[in-house]
Amino acid sequence: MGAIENINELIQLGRGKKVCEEIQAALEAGIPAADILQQGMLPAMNEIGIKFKNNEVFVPEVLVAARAMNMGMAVLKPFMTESGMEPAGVAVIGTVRGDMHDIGKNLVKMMMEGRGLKVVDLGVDVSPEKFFQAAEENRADIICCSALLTTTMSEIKNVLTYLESQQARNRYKVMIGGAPISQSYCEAVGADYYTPDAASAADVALEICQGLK
Ligand code: B12
Repeated sequence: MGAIENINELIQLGRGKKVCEEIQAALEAGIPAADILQQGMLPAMNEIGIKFKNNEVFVPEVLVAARAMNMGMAVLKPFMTESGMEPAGVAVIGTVRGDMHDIGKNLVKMMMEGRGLKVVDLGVDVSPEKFFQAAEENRADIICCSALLTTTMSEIKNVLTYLESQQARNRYKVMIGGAPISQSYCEAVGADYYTPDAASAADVALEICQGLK
């Protein structure tokens, strides 16, 4: 089995320590960090998602796989981000209230940092008030909301409504994403930008901070 397939399988098995060792070995063998992520790690979470849907695995298995994924991402992080530069801009990011999924959000954060942005991570289960407060305190350019559940997508609308109630809606660009989110949903709730993946999220964020959007 190749190194990338091996990492995929170990993530699905939730073997976090081993995942970190194998990622380290793959990096030392010259495999690019982006290939490890895109060809090994992301498909692993996708496959776990399909198995979960088909009742082949259950929440505990998904949880250990997610933990292994996050541990592996921490090993990759130094290889995907640049450092020592003035931040190109500031984003606050969080998973919306009621939602505990953080892998996608962590990836968006990592990619944005890789493009030179300062990213303030508010974690999961973030209320509209907290998004607003953090954006004000950090003089953010962008507020990024991640939602993974159809039942929590509506929290994005609540964030936008709260910003309006504080007369702050036009101070920030609001970017949204997560598996159930789409461009049409973005337009329907009046958010500024939707992107389907972390790499394009980082591109758009950089363009916003450069005044190109
Ligand atoms: C891992 C996982 C979990 C883990 C989460 C652990 C963690 N630390 O994140 C655990 C076990 C805790 C979990 C719990 C639950 N889960 Co869950 N989970 C998943 C799973 C398998 C993978 C999600 C994931 O990490 N994907 C990988 C990442 C990289 O992808 P992503 O999040 O989509 O992010 C990418 C893009 O969307 C985008 N993006 C993400 N955020 C943002 C933000 C911005 C601003 C932008 C621009 C882009 C962007 O960029 C990312 C990278 O490219 C999905 C299945 C799936 N295929 O999505 C189900 C899934 C999301 N879960 C589901 C369900 C039902 C649940 C539970 C309700 C189960 C239960 N009965 O308890 C609970 C809810 C808990 C809660 N309140 O949040 C359903 C949701 C169904 C629905 N229609 O709402 C799914 C779709 C599974 C299914 N097919 O049934 N889950």
